[in-house]
Amino acid sequence: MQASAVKVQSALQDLGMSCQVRELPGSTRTAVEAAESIGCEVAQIVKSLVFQGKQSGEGYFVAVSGTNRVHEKRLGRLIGEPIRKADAEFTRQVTGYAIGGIPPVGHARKLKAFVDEDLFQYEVLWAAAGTPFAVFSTTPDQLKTMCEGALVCVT
Ligand code: 5CA
Repeated sequence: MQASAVKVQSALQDLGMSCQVRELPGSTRTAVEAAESIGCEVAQIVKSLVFQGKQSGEGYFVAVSGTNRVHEKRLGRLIGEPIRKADAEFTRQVTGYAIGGIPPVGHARKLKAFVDEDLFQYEVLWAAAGTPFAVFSTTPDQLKTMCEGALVCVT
């Protein structure tokens, strides 16, 4: 298993989560590709997105259902400052992972986190595990716990 995927597996273990990281033969780089490789609905894929506060420069982690688009203005109002999508460099700095494999756990820096309430429609979710070929399955409650996220409507 690639080093980044091993790091995610360790982070899950440290939290006492039984989730198993799996490397797939097919790409899991995007939500659509991941759903195809796994054989699940795109909405069950957890997109791990990083936003940045326009005032504070703070990073915010948002776990979003694969079919949802974040309404940045509305989420900014919930957070308390306007936000923008973080660039690839900032995202790598604060999470410790490259875009396409950002996991919802084991970040380099502790980020204030939010979880898309639409993910709670599903019993099983799939999230990236550090690389564009690694994923793990989880539940909405586990996801919320592992990233210490607040439930929000992101749309
Ligand atoms: N491995 C899959 C899910 S299992 C995955 O990581 N999907 S994702 O949607 O969470 O990651 C891709 C996301 O990264 C895109 O939705 C997009 O929001 C973001 N992204 C892609 N390219 C860039 C970029 N250049 N700068 C900032 N964000 C980007």
